[in-house]
Amino acid sequence: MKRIITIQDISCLGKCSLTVALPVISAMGVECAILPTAVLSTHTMFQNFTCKDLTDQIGPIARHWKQENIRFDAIYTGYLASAEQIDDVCRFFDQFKTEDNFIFVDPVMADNGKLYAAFDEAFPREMAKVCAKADIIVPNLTEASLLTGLPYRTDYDEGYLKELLQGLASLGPRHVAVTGVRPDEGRVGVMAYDQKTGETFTYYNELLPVSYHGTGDIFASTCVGGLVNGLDLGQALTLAADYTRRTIDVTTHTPDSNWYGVEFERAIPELLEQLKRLKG
Ligand code: PXL
Repeated sequence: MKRIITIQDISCLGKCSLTVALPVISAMGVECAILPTAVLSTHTMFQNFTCKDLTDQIGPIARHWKQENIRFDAIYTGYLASAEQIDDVCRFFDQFKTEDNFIFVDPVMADNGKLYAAFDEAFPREMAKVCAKADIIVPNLTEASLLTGLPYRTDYDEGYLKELLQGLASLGPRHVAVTGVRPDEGRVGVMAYDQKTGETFTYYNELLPVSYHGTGDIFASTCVGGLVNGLDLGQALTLAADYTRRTIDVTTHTPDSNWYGVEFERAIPELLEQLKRLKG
């Protein structure tokens, strides 16, 4: 069985990070090993959340796995808890990157033009170091602007998006994919660029007039799960965009849904059907 290691936090309640990555990746038929960056009572959209930083565990866990000769088909990072653990995560990449696997970074730190509560303005520079070592990064528009130093815009044209993609590519990764792109008023999706071939890829769905927390984690987990299943990047991005949209749609049709996350569990059967179709 293929194996992904995902490095991100445990938000004990909140339907994001590891409580999304584990079920989605497992459902896609891939073993999901975890390296928790912190334990929080909830995600940081709640008031008064608790947080225990686990930076001091990264090195010892990595050392043990090295002794056990553990290998991974993909290394996938999400929410990192502090600037202090950036070097440890980069060292983990150096220890576990091989010729046969890839590094997939979701530079989780901001949305809607604003950094998340736990991060200060110096953090994006640290996250750029993690992105520099990646093969694929999947920032949203806010994260892309913070990583490149370009202004955050809600009103933009294709020229701005291309500048963002070029700026991200200059950090280092071969593949960059910006999420939450709205090419017009009615659609939302992803725009990707491969700096080796110079090709761009876009995929858009109808925009739903709501937004939920944790959908970026669903997108990233699905995308990396698709890649490890053998899909090409365009297929994996399509699968991830369609599943993310479906989880939002299902949630808006559930009368007792929670404000803090989507009902992704209900849409897992459709995800697996589409995965099967794409795998052929
Ligand atoms: O969904 C991204 C995410 C992950 N983990 C924690 C968060 C957030 C976004 O706010 O707070 C702890």
